[in-house]
Amino acid sequence: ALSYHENWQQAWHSPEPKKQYDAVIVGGGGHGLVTAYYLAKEHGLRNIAVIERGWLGGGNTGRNTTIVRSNYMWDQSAALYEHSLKLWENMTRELNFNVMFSQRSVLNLAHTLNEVRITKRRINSNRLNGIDSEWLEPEDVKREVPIIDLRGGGRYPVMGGSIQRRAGTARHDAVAWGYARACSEMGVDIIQQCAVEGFDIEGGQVTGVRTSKGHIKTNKVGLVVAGHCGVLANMAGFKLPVNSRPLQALVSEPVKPIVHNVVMAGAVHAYISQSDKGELVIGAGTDAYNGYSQWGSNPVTEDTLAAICELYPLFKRMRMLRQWGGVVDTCPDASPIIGLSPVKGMYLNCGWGTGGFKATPGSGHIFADTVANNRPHPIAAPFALDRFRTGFLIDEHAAAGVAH
Ligand code: FAD
Ligand code: PYC
Repeated sequence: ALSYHENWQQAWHSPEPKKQYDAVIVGGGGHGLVTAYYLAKEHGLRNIAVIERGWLGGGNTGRNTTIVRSNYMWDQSAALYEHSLKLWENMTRELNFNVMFSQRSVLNLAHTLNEVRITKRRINSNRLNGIDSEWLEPEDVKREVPIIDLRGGGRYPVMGGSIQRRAGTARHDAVAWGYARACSEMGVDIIQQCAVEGFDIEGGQVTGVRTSKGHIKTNKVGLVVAGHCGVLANMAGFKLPVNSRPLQALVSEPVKPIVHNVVMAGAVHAYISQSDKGELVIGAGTDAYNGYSQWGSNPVTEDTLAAICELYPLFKRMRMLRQWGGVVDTCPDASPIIGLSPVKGMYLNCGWGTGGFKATPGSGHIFADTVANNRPHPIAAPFALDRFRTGFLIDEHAAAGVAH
């Protein structure tokens, strides 16, 4: 099938950087690419560049476990994640690129009475915001996931759970490739293997970006670098309230279809789905310390696999094929930062922590509007950096679903 593949058309152009752009997006992950896409498509900016120090999607976009859902607790988050979920539902058609969005449903298990209570409260909140969310009794969980041991090996009894049926998974690389191709077709320059090393700032206004491929003049910069946002903010002379930590995942050898939904268990730091290739995709919690390794520590892997084996005894003899990590940028309230920065012309899209993949299209859409108009989009406004000064935090730890 790959005969003559060397003659395939390139999906996007890889030009050398120009001397000047109307806007530069730093970070060629999903959020950066979608931002460029909407800047070009809806705001008419075509002289723009996405600058990526590695390869497109090589950061958290290509390292995550691809769970997409919108069942967050607070109104501000519901608006953000549901906006995104609606864009997911049309993404393949919009890009003419199959992102394999599969609305196979996401279950969040409750293992303690406290979790039962907060899960039911969140379901009510979701429904008030028009988000589909249902409570499942243990026997309903068993019907959805027949291989689960409701006793959880005695340690992790399943006391019920929530289900969002419109939620699911997508092919993460395809998201990066699809948006990159669409950006390139609109004239956006996508520059890989080019690290941003500093900024020119005059009178509080950004005027340029210093990169490993030379100097670029610009008055608008979007920082969309996930786990490295603290490093880039430092280059620009300000600090962010963000911890950067490794978050890891692993996949098993492929087996026949056996897990039909995504099943998350935040309390035991283990969640699972099955890829179209048949591999079990298993995710863990973050390391307990800050770091930049794209790996994750062994005790975390061990704890997660122990929980998986207790909840799904059938998997005790499965062999694991690959393990990796990504550097996630978590804010104290487990919500992102989207908006203006202390430097004029520099905009922030970061702090997505363990859960930004699901927000990729919505985040880029509202961030492009913010960058183009130099004021927060209404959905972005509550997620301003300023909330850490005013105290209007949006605490989504319970909905984050991943221990951190
Ligand atoms: P990235 O894809 O990381 O892109 C940022 C880019 O910036 C990188 O490519 C990086 O190379 C580049 N960069 C950094 N520094 C520089 C520099 N100096 N110059 C130029 N470029 C630079 N979220 C979910 O919603 N669902 C999940 O199931 C889920 N599972 C996860 C599992 C794991 C193991 C991990 C690690 C994360 C998971 N997440 C999940 C979180 C999600 O992956 C991220 O929040 C999201 O992908 C962030 O996208 P991004 O485009 O902002 O960042
Ligand atoms: O945000 O849904 C999520 C998630 C699941 C695994 C990692 N993040």
